[in-house]
Amino acid sequence: MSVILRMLFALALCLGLSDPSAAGDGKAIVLTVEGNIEGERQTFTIADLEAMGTEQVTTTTPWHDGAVTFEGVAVARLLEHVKAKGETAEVTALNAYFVDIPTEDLIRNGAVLALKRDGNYMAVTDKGPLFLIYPFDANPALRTELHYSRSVWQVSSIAIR
Ligand SMILES: Nc1nc2c(c(=O)[nH]1)N[C@H]1C(S)=C(S)[C@@H](COP(=O)(O)O)O[C@H]1N2
Ligand SMILES: [Mo]
Repeated sequence: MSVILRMLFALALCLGLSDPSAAGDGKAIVLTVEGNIEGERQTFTIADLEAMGTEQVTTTTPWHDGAVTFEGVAVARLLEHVKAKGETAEVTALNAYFVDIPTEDLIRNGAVLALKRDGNYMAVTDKGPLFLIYPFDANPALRTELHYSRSVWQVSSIAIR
């Protein structure tokens, strides 16, 4: 590899482009799920979440210019994985923002715990590493303050009650 290519590659890594290190070394725990689930408390790295299978959602949001494509784990899939038995998910962010969301709403409306936007892992300064989003463009009923308030960025933990 030429020196120039090496330098570009190193620069891309620094910028966190398509690199799990944007969320630490890929082995860092980015999510804790607790409460009424199997084992009471489970932790996840970005790699753990990706191993569950991801899907893509392309939509406009109040926070981005134009349509963006998110990739992440369907919350329905995550709830299944942890064997959640509860009606409410209390979703908490790194900035201590939290909101109670009925699990039924997350499942029915196809909420996704996004780990990439437009192909790149999201830095904390870019509302990452995890951003709970809904497919807003798919359903006008989602484009209200209620679902915007449920769109938690910098998600760090979820408590099932
Ligand atoms: N991490 C985090 N996510 C959050 C919030 C927050 O304070 N922190 N506010 C929520 C609320 S109440 C709404 S209405 C929208 C607000 O987005 P805005 O601050 O860009 O208007 O984001 C939601 N997601
Ligand atoms: Mo809000």
